Amino acid sequence: MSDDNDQYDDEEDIILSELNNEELVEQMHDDLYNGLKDEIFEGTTILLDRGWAPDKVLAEALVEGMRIVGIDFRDGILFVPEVLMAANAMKAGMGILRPLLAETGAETIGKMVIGTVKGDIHDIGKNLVSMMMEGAGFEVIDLGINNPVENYLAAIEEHKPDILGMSALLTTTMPYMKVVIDTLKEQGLRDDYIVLVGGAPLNEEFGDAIGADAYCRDAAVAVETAKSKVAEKRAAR
Ligand code: B1M
Repeated sequence: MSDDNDQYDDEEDIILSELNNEELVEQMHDDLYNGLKDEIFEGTTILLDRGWAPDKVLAEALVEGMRIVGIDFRDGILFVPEVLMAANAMKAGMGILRPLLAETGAETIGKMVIGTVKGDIHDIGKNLVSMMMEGAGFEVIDLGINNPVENYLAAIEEHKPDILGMSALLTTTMPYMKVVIDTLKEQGLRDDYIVLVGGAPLNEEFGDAIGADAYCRDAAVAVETAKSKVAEKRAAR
């Protein structure tokens, strides 16, 4: 076997528990990028066992790793299947951290209610947005597909999110977003929420026309927009 292959074998046999913290965090960024769920589960457990606070593991190992994934997705280096795998790996780490974070009362970056609008059953893009938002540290309440305005109203009343997100993939269902926004206006609730919309047939002009706060071209843009809008809103308070 050549030296090159020996080196490759060595790389395959990385034992996470033998890495120091810095190496382990870097390895976890690579493992997230490669969608390695078991390794992320193990890495998260090791850092917690070494006394890292859950919010530190979240920020430095997971969120930072997903930030890199988000950039490469935005730049067309990674595609939907890879991002879904990364997001899935992220979920393995989040599954361990979520209850611990709830115990410590660590503040999330923000909260979002999201759903695909009435008449529309497309959910792949919405799920990707949800996962990327969770990866960025947001709490996400996902209402699923085919949501009438009543579902959105009930969810915002129950969860008091910062953001209401809507997804539509059909030219016939995208106008329903305006129905939801108009209902919020009628009920005097519009200014209480940041409304973000997305989906393949939409564009910025449409987002403006229906009175959304922003149109998000993809999941990475949704995360960046959500972060900046929530920060603006908190600063204004
Ligand atoms: Co449908 N479908 N489909 N479909 N489907 C489209 C959308 C279509 C463009 C295909 C075509 O004809 N070329 C077309 C719409 C045409 C139009 O309206 N002008 C179409 C049609 C016509 C239909 C049916 C009517 C077909 C029929 O039954 N005759 C039917 C409708 C059912 C219904 O909803 N009532 C239908 C059904 C289906 C399937 C069930 C088979 C399946 C959906 C499976 C599922 O979602 N679980 C399906 C699929 C897969 C597609 C295509 C091929 C792919 C959509 C997708 O998942 N893209 C699609 C063609 C296409 O878009 N190329 C098509 C990948 C996904 C990651 O991208 O959803 O754009 P996307 O999400 C992006 C961004 O848009 C953004 O971020 C995401 C990630 O980067 N984003 C948001 C999305 N939502 C956001 C929300 C946000 C922020 C950003 O909130 C803050």
